[in-house]
Amino acid sequence: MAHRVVIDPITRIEGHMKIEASVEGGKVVDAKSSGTLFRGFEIILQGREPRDAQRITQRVCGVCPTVHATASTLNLDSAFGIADKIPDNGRILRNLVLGSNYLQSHILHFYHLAALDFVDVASVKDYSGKDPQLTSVKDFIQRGVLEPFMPRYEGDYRFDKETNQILVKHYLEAFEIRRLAHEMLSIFGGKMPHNATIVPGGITEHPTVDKITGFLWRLNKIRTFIDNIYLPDVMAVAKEYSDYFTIGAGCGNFLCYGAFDLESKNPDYASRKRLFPQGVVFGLKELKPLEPDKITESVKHSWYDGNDGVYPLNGETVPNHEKSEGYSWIKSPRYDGKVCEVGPLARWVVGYFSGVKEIKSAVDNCISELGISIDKLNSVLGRHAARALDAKLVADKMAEWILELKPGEPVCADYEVPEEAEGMGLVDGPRGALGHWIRIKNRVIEKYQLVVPTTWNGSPRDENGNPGPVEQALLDTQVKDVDNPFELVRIVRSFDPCLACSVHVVNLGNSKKGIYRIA
Ligand code: NFE
Ligand code: MG
Repeated sequence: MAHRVVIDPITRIEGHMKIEASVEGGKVVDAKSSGTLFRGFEIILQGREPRDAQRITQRVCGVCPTVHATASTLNLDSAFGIADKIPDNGRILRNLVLGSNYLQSHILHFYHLAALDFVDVASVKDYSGKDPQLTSVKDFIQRGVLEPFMPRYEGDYRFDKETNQILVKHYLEAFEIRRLAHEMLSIFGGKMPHNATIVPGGITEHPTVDKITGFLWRLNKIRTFIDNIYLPDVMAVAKEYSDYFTIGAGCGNFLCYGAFDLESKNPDYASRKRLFPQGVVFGLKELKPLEPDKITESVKHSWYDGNDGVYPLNGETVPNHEKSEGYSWIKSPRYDGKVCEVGPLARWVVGYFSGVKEIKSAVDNCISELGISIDKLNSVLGRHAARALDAKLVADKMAEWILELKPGEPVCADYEVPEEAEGMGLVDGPRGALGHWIRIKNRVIEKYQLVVPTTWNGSPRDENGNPGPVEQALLDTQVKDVDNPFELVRIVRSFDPCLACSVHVVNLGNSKKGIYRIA
C-alpha cells in the first residue's frame, strides 16, 4: 500500500508550498506540488495608473523584486511604444541593478536555503578554533538553542567535521556578501528591496565616477567570493554527493526568455540580443526560437475559475477555493502545450544549445571536471551548478558593463502614456522566465497578468493530466525513510522555489489548522 508523505510547509524556500508524495516500495509513484497562498496582485492592479505597475509588482517578492521592476518596465516600454528608445546608460544601469539582485539571490539560495541539506551544521558543536562567529554558533548549539538550524530532516551528511565547519563559516560569510550586493543595488536603484529608479524609458539615476567606484569595489569583493568560495563549495558538494546528478531529473524541456539586454534598438524581446539568449530546448535535444504566442496558462487543477490553455493577456484571475479538482493557488503555464522547466539550468541549457561561447566553455569545463555527461545536468546538482555558473558569468559581465557607462549622457527616454495600448515584458529573473502583460484602456490598467518563474516550476497538473516540473522531478525518487524524506526536500529546493508575497487566505477565527513538523 502506498504511504502518503506530506511536507507542509517546505522550509528554506520563499513562500508557502506543500508537497504530497505517494511512496510505494520505497519509490515515489505520485507527487503533487501546491502553492498555499493566494496571489492577488493581478486584481489589485486593475483600474490603476499604468506606471503603478512597476512599483506595485515589485511587492510580489522581497527576494526578486528587481526582476519584477524589469519585467513591468519592459512591459510599459512596449505599451508606450518606446522599447527601442532606451538610452545605453539606462539599459546598462538596469542590467547592473538586476545583476546585483541575481548575485544576492543565488548566494542566498545556495548558502542560506539549500546548503544545509548537505552540510551538517551540528558539527560546529565540536569546534575547537577561535573564530568568534563559529564560536557563537557553537555556543548556541551547545545551549540547545538550535533555531534556525533545527529541527531538520536528518540527511546523510557526508563531509568530515573540518569541512562541515568551514562550510558553516562560509554560510556566515555569505550574509556579508549579500549585504554588499544589496548596497551595490542601492547605489543605482535607491534601495533594496523594491528599487525606486527603474522606470519606463530607462532609469532615473545618473552614473557618476564616485558611484561607479563604490559599485565596483563591492562587485570585486563579491567576485572574489564567487571564485574562491561559492564555486569551489558547489563543486565540493557535487563531488561528495555525486549521486544527486541522477536524482531529481525534471521534465527535460527548458524555457528561457533571456536576460541582460546587450542592445536597445530591437523592440522585440523574443529576439533582442541578450547575455542569456531566448529559446526553448525540448528533451535536451532540440533548440527552438522563443515564440511568445505559444505561452498559455491553464487552471484545471488550480483554485481559479476560467478556461485552460489561454494566452496570458486573455487570462483571468478569479479565485475559487471551493473548486473540487483544485489543489493549488498556482496556475499551470505551458509552452506550446508542453511542461517546461525555467531557471538557471534552463538559461544555461538554452545558452549552451545556442552556442554562446562563454556558456559553452564554462559548461564543458564543469562537466569534464566532474566527469559527467551533459544530460546529467538535468538533476538536483545540475541546478546548483548552473546557478553558481550563472552568478560567475553575471558578476564578470557586470564588471565590464560598468565601464561602458558614460557619465553626463542621458539615462531615460521621454514618453506619453497612451489612451489605449497593450504591452508585454519578458525577461529571466534569478529563478527563470518572468512575463508581465498589460492592457491599458482610458489611460488606466484594464488587465494585468503575471506568469512568474515558480508558476512554471511549481505548477500543478494541466488539463491533459501532465504534472508540473517539480512534480515530475519527484517521481521515481527512492525514499529511504518516509518519516525523514530528505531526498524529496533536496529535489524541491534545487529549483529554488518562491511562492512569496501574496494575499494570504486567512481564517480570522482562532481555530487550530493543523500540527506541523518544521524540517
Ligand atoms: Ni520571489 Fe522570483 C525570481 C520572480 S520566482 S523570487 O527570481 O519573478 O517565482
Ligand atoms: Mg499570474
